[in-house]
Amino acid sequence: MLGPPFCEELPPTQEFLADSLPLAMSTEPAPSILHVDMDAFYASVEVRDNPSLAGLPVCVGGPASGRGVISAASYEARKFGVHSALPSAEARRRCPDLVLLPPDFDKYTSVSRQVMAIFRRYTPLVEPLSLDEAFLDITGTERLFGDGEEVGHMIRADILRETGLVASVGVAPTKFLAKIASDLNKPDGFCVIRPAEIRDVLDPLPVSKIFGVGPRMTQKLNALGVQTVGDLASLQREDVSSRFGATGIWIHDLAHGIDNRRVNPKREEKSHGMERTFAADLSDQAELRQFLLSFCEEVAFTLRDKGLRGRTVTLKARFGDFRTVTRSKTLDYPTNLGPRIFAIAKELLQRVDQQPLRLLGVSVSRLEDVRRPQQQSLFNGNPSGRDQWMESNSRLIRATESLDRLRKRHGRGIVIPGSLVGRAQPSRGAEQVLEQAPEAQPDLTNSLLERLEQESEGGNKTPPSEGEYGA
Ligand code: TTP
Ligand code: MG
Ligand code: MG
Repeated sequence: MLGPPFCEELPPTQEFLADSLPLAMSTEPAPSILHVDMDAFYASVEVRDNPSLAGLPVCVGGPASGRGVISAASYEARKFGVHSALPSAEARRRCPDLVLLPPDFDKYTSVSRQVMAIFRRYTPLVEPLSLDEAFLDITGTERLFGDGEEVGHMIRADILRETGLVASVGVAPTKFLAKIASDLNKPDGFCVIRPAEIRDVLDPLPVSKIFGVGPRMTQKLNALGVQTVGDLASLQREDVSSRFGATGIWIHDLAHGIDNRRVNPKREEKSHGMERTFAADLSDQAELRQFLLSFCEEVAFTLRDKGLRGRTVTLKARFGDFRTVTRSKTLDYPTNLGPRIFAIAKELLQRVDQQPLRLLGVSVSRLEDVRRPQQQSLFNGNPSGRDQWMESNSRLIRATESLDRLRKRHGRGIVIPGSLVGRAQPSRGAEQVLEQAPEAQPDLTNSLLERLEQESEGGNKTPPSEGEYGA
C-alpha cells in the first residue's frame, strides 16, 4: 500500500552504492535470483472474493466523483487505458462500465503476509519490495528444492493453491534482470533469463525500463539519441559518466546486465512518509499547517513504532496544475518526535509558493536505528544550553509516551490535532500512505497535543538526541 516514493528518479545515493558490494564468492552468474510480483494485486484480491466480477474491468481506487486515483486495475480494465495513478474520473471516462471498488488495506496486508511466508519456505533470503513483490535468492538451496526455474514454478503453484491468486515470476542472475523478467510476460508470466540471453532480452527494451531512469532522464537520453537499453549499452562508459556522473555509471552497468546488489532480507527502510490529496485544493496556510501537523505526528509515531529515527525532513507539495515540488532540510541530530518534525515541515511549507495545493506530504529519511549511539558535540562548550534542551526534550518525550499509550490502546487515529476537529478530513485516495483510524476521539488528547504544538513553536534547534525517545 505504500505509495510511490517521493522522488520519481532514483539516482544511486551513497547509501545505495554502499549496498552494491560484489556478490560473495560468486563465480558463475547462475539464474538464482527470483522476482515475484502479484498480478493486478488489489484488484485480483477483490475479484477473488467476489467471483461474479471475473472478466470485468475492475479497479480499486478512490471515488470517481471526487479526486480519487486508481490504485490497481485488472487487466480487463487496462484494455481501456486504465492504470494505477490515473484519476478515477478519467478512468470512468475511458471505461464507463468500470467496476470501481474502495481499497481494503487490511485484506491486502493479510494476503501479503501469506505470500511472503510462502517465499520463506524456499529461502531465508527474501527481500520484500512492497506488499505484492519480493526478491528471493535461492543460492545454496538448490539441493533441497531445485534450481531457480523449478523453485519459481513451485512458488507460483503454492500461491495459486493457497491464496487463489496469480503471480508473475522472473528468474535471472541479478536483481535487475529478475525484475525485468517478471514483467516481460505479465500477467500470469514466467520468464528465465540465462547469461547467454541477456543481450537479446535487454537490447530492445526502452531505456526507461532501467531502474533509476525516470521520465526526466529518459527525456535527456532520448535527446542524445538513446531510445533503447541497447543504445545505452553501446555508448562509452566514460561518456555516460561524464554526462550523468555516478548515476551514469550505474545505468550503463545495468544496460550491460551488471548489477551486484545482493538480496538483502533486512532491507533497511530508506524513508517513511505520508501524503494526501485534498478533496478540494487548499490555500489556507493555517489549515495546511494543521494537516501537516497531523501527518508529522503520524509519521513520527510509525518511526517510533519501528524503532527508527531520521534526520532529513522532506515536504512535498502539488499545486492545482499538478506541478510538484519538494523541499528538504537535514537536522544535525535524528528525531522521531512529531513536534520536532513539524517544526521543520512548517518552515519548509513557508518556502513553497503560496498557491492552492492539491496534495501535501511529509517524509523523513536518513533513518537509523534508535539504538545507535549519538554524537554529543552539538552543545560542546555550552552546558547550560544543553541542560535546557535536555529538560524540554524530556518533557516532550514524556508527553509523547502518554500519547503513544493512547494510540496503542485506542487506535492511532485517536490522536489528531485539536484544530482539525470538525473539519473535513482529507480524501482517502490511493496516495494516502498511512491510514487513520476512523473513530477518532480527539477530545481526550487535545490538551496534550496543544502542549506539543507549543513545544514545536520553540523552533527547530536540533538537539543532542542521546536522550531521544526510544533510545
Ligand atoms: P504493482 O505490482 O505495481 O501493480 P499491480 O500488482 O496492480 O499490477 P501488475 O503487477 O500486474 O502490473 O502494485 C501492487 C499494488 O500496489 C497495486 O495492486 C496497488 C498498489 N499501487 C498503488 O496503490 N498505487 C500505485 O501507483 C501503484 C503502481 C500500485
Ligand atoms: Mg503487482
Ligand atoms: Mg508490485
